[in-house]
Amino acid sequence: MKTDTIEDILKALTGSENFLIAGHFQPDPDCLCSQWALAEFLKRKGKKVTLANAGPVTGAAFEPYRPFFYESPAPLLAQIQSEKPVLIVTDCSSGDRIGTFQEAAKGLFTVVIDHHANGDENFGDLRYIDPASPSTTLLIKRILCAWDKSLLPVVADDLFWGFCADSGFFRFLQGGCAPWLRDVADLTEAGAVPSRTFAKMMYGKSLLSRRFTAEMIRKMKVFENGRFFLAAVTKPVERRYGNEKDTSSFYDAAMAVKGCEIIALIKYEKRRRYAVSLRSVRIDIGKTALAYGGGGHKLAAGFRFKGSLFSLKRRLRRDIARLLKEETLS
Ligand SMILES: [Mn+2]
Repeated sequence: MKTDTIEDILKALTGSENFLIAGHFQPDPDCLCSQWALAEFLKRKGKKVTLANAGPVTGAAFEPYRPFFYESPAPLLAQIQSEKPVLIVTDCSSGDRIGTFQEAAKGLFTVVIDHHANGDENFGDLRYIDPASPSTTLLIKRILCAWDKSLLPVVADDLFWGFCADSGFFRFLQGGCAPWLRDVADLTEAGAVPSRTFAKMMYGKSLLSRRFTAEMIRKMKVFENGRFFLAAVTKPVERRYGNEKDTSSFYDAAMAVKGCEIIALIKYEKRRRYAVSLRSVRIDIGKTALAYGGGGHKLAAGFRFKGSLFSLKRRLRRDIARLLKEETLS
């Protein structure tokens, strides 16, 4: 995989005065924290920064950040045309992942910073990609520290938050992660407080969001001798819970069940349109998501599906059964 160096990225950052920072649509904390921390840092260096994310920016913890993100390109078009900012794309590495901003940002010099493996190699003038990194925020941390070692506590705090979110508060980390944990140590030295971050991420949730987890656990179907769990957020469930669908709590609760290997969560989007999230304890489901035109990581990936819920479930059951069988034989 082709990747440019931190020095290349730094040259672009120090040599430009105006930036548009975009992340992927349906952003997660790693994406938003990458965008936010980078913006804070660049602003303190006297740069002009505009934040863009096609959204939706959800979650109570992100409420204070939301007003600072443009969720539609329309109000930015004139500015982009006249100022030609450098586009920085975080936590994704193909143009379609920035949604409605892709068209608006065409032609801008583009810097991509990401830790996903399955991006579009032709997207971006500079690409800093490292799939070994537990989060995009740790890549941002390395870039920023190469520029200026003294990170502000607020910047360190956000970079740490992104890491905690993508690493499931350390529990998804594999052996060999020591170099990244040294970066994490730097962040705590600069002011990040793990207990505070954990409280921000895990507490203060609504009762409705707990009931969502309970309902999904109760309704999920179990296949392949208890190795594959399949749950669906149907249209009525979507209506009832809306933004209170805490899917990560559902994955945690399901994954804790003895024997569970793979979880698929189907989410209703509109008529005959579904988003599917896959989670795995150890088997590579990134390839499965890729085969459906999606992407992600080895243990967490997703894709979109057009068609009936019935045929989606049937195909998924067939494909996951095959994957589990291959795993058993190998
Ligand atoms: Mn990420």
